[in-house]
Amino acid sequence: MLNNIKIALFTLTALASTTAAIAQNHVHQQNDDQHQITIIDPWIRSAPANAPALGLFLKISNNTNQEVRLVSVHTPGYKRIELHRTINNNGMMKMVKQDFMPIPAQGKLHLKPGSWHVMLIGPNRVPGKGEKIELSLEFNNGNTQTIQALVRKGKRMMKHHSAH
Ligand SMILES: [Cu+2]
Repeated sequence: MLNNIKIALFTLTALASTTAAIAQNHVHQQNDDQHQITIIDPWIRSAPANAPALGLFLKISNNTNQEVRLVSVHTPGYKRIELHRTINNNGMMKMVKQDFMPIPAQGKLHLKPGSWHVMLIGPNRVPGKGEKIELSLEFNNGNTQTIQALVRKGKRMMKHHSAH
């Protein structure tokens, strides 16, 4: 008798957790597209009105089990937009154009001054501090993310690197 109750309880518990798991899985799948890639704190470094280029920085979090690549960035009002990485070449900091930015599986890529960044080149008009610029980011898995980047002051990494 006691054994029967135990078995019944066990079955009930197992059933309950299975149902919960299915429900969770369902919710997860619904939101999958949004949760695969997350953009955190996008910002554009404020610059003088005659600046030839602006730097866009953000964090990208990849919650999938595969490397995802940022392949392009779009926003109107610029001659062109490039993916850059600043590297130290024998003590000289140098920006190198990249074909894509890799975000490792279950990992993050931090775009920041002196490192990976998006270069907004040839602005029609340099946006002022406090403005929000809408941009879209295109990834190689077909995912596109629209972001609002805040124009704000950024710390200077080095004295002779004022444009970025
Ligand atoms: Cu650059």
